[in-house]
Amino acid sequence: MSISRREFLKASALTAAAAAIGVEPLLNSKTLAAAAQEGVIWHKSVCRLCGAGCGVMLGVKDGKPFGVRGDKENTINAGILCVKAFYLHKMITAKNRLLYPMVRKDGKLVRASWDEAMNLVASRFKEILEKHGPDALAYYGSGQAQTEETYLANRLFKGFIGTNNVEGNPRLCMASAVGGYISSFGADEPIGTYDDIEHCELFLLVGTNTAEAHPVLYDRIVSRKKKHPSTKIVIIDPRKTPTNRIADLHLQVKPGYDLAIMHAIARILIKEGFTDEQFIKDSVVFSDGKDPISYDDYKTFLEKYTPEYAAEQAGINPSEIVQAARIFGQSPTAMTMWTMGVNQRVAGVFLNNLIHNIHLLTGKLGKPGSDSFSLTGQPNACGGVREGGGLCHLLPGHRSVENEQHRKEIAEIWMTTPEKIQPKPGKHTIAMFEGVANGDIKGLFVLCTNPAQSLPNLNKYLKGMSDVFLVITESFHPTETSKIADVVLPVAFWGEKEGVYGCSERRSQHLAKALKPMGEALWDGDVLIDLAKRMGYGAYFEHFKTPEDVWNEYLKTTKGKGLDLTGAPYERLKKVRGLRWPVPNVNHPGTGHRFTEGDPLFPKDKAGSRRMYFYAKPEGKAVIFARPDKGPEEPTSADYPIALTTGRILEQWHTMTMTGQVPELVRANPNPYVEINPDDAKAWGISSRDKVKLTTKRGSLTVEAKVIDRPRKGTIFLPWHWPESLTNILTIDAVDPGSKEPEYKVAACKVEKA
Ligand SMILES: Nc1nc2c(c(=O)[nH]1)N[C@H]1C(S)=C(S)[C@@H](COP(=O)(O)OP(=O)(O)OC[C@H]3O[C@@H](n4cnc5c(=O)[nH]c(N)nc54)[C@H](O)[C@@H]3O)O[C@H]1N2
Ligand SMILES: Nc1nc2c(c(=O)[nH]1)N[C@H]1C(S)=C(S)[C@@H](COP(=O)(O)OP(=O)(O)OC[C@H]3O[C@@H](n4cnc5c(=O)[nH]c(N)nc54)[C@H](O)[C@@H]3O)O[C@H]1N2
Ligand code: SF4
Ligand SMILES: [Mo]
Repeated sequence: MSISRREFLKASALTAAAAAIGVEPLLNSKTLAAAAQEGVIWHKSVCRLCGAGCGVMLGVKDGKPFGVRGDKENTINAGILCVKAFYLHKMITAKNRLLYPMVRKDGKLVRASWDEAMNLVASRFKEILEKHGPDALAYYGSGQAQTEETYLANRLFKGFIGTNNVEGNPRLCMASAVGGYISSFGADEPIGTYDDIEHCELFLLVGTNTAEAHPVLYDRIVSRKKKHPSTKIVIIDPRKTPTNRIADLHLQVKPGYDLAIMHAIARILIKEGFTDEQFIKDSVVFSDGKDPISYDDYKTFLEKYTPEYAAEQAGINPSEIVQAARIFGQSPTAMTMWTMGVNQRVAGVFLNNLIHNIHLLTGKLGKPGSDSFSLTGQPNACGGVREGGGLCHLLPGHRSVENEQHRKEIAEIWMTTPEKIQPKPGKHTIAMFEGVANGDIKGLFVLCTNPAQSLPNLNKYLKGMSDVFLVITESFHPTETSKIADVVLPVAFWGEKEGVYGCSERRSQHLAKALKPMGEALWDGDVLIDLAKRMGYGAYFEHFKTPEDVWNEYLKTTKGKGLDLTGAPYERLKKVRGLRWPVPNVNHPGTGHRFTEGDPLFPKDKAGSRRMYFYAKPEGKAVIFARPDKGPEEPTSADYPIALTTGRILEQWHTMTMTGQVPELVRANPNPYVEINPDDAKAWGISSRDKVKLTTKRGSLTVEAKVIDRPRKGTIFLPWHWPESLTNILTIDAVDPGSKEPEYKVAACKVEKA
C-alpha cells in the first residue's frame, strides 16, 4: 500500500491529535522566534511520559516554565513531539501541585513540617522493623522514577532495612517482556534499536496501539512506509485503533486467544521454506519449557497448529493467518513490536516467547531492520527498574537476589554486609498488596505511582491500603493514593530535578534540572536519603550529595555487564543525546545490535563464524519454545458473555494526575466512556451517550457508551484513565505464573443499559 502526502498527514498521530483537540501545536516558529528575543533559556531534557524517550527542550523564562519543544538533535524524535508532551510545562505549575508535607491527624490530612513528617515515617518504620521484622515493610516504586531514585530505594530497603519487598509498577507492565527476553535470549531488553525502523519492510504490531501510546515511534513507522511504500504493516489486535490507518492486514482476534496464531505462523514458515536453517543450526536450541527437545519434536508439536485451528481459537479467518505468515516469510527484514496486549495476560511470557520464535526461525534478528522489539510503556521502566534491579527478585545490573556472588558484589558497592540482603525474592506486586490487605505488611512506602487506581481488582486491596501505614511521595494532590495515605510528601516534578531515564532502545539520557522545585518540594532521592539517616543508616548514605553521586555509584554495578554504562557519566550524557548500552568506556559510541559483532561482549573466539552469540545462554544459543496455547483466566460465559479489555487513549496518561490538569487535553474526551461495537449496540438497544452498567464478578461500574466500529463484536474497550470511574474495580488480578503480571487485558463482563 502506498500512501499519498494527504493520507500521510492524516495518518500522522501528531496531526490527528492536534485536530482532535482543536489546537495548534503551542509553539510555532513565530512564538519560538519571539522567545529567543525574550531571553528564554532552553534546557535539554527527555519527555516525562512514554517509553519512546523523545528529546525535549524545556524553555524557562524568569525562573518559570515557558514552553516545551522537540529536540531536533535527538535522533529518536528529530524535534517531533506528540500532543501530550507539548503541555509538559503546564503540568509543572498545575493547580493541584502539592506544595507542603501532610500527615493524617484524627482521620484528616493536615499540613506538617518536613521534620515532623519525616520523624513520623522513620519512627513508625523503625517500630515496625523492631516488632515485626524487615518483611513487614515494603517499597512500591515506578518506571517513571529516575534511575537514581530507584537505586536509592533499592539500596535502602534491600541493603539496610533488609527486605526484598521492593517492587514497582513495571510488574504491571513489562514483567512479561522481561520474562520472555530472559527465557528466549538469556538477557533482558531488545537486541536492536529504533534505527531498525528505517530498514524494516514488515512491522508486525501485536497488542500495541502504537499511534496513541507511542505516537512518535508510530510517526517513524508512517514515514518509513511513505518513503518505502512496499513496507507492510500487519496488526494483531481485538480492536481497530488509529494504528490501523496504515495497516495492510488486521487480524482482529478475540482477546486472550492469539497464541495459536504465532504457532500457526511458525508452522507455515517451516513448511513453506522461509526458515534460516544455518542460523537455526548455529544459534538455536529447542525446549518444551522443561526439557530440551529436537527440531523435529518441535515440528511435530506444531502440527496441531493449522491455520484453521488457530483461526477457530482466535475467531478470525484462516486465510488471514496464511497471509500474515507469508508476508513475514517473504519480507527481507521484519520487526515485531508489542506492548500490553501481549504482556498483560496470564500467558504473557509464553506469547513473548512465541514472538521470539518466529524471529529465531527466520534469523530476522540482530541485523538492520529486523528485531523482536518490545515497546516499553514508561519512560524509565527499562532504566531504573529493569536495569537498576528494582523488583523483588533482582539486584542492580541484571543481577539476582538468589545468587550468592551477586549479593556479595552488590553488598560491597552498597557498603553493607552480604548477609543483610536476603537470598530469597520478596513479594511481587500482587502478593505485596495481598500482604497489605491481610496485614502481613504494616508499613508501605510508595514513590511515583498511584496504586489505589492502577492495581487490578481494586475492591480487594483498597481497604488494606487505607489501614496500612502508607507513606507516599507525590508531586500532585489529591490522587486516589494520596487521599488514603498517612503521610504525603511533596516532591520535585520533571524539570525541577536532574537524573537519568533509560528508554525502550537501551538508551540512557540525562534530564536537566531547569527550575527550582515548587513550594517545599524536595527531590525524591533526598527524601529517601533523609529517611535512611533518620533510621540510623546515615553513615552509608551521607556520601550522596547530588543525583550525580548516586549515578556514579550505580555505574559501578554495571561494569563489565551486558548493560555496561561505565562510559556514560553525567559529564558525557549532558553533551550527547543519550547512549545505548553496552557502553564500556567514555570513548565507546554505544551499541547497535547486541549479541553480534559490534557488541563489546560478543566473544569472537567462541563464536567462530556465527552471526549471533547469545552469551548469557549455554553455548550462546537462544531457545525456541514449544509453549501451550493458553487462553485467558476468565473466559466469557453465559452470565458474563462479553470480553472486557482495558487500555489507553492518546491525550491521557494513566491516572490523569498530570494530563488531567491540562484543559486542552481533557477536552478531547472529557468523560469516561466504553467503546461498544455497532452490531452489539444495536442488539442491546444502546446508543452513544447512553449510560451503561458494566459488571464483572468483582464489581460494577456505570459509564457512557461510545458506539464505534473499533472493538470486535463481543468485545468492549474501557480506557482506564478517569479517577471518578475506577476501571480496575472490574479487572481481574490473576497473574502470569512466570512474570506475575496481571491480566488487565481480558475479563468476562455483562453489559446492561443503566
Ligand atoms: N497516551 C498514552 N500513551 C501511553 C500511556 C498512556 O497512559 N497514555 N502509557 C504508557 C505505558 S506505561 C504503556 S504500558 C503503554 C501501553 O501501550 P499499549 O499497549 O499500546 O496500549 P493499551 O491501550 O494498553 O493496549 C494496546 C492494545 O492491546 C490490545 N489488546 C487487548 N487484548 C489483546 C489480546 O488479547 N491480544 C492482542 N494482540 N491485543 C490485545 C487492545 O485492544 C489495545 O489496542 O503506553 C505508554 N504510552
Ligand atoms: N485497567 C488497567 N489498569 C492498568 C493498566 C491497564 O492497561 N489497564 N496498565 C498498567 C500499567 S502498564 C502501568 S505502567 C500502571 C501505571 O500506573 P501508575 O503508576 O499508578 O499511574 P500514574 O498515573 O502514571 O502514576 C504516577 C504517579 O506519580 C506521580 N508523579 C509524577 N511525577 C512524580 C515524581 O517526580 N515523583 C513522584 N514521587 N511522583 C510523581 C503522578 O502524579 C502519579 O500520581 O497502570 C497499570 N494499570
Ligand atoms: S511519543 Fe512518548 S516520549 Fe515522545 S513526546 Fe510523545 S509521550 Fe513523549
Ligand atoms: Mo505501563
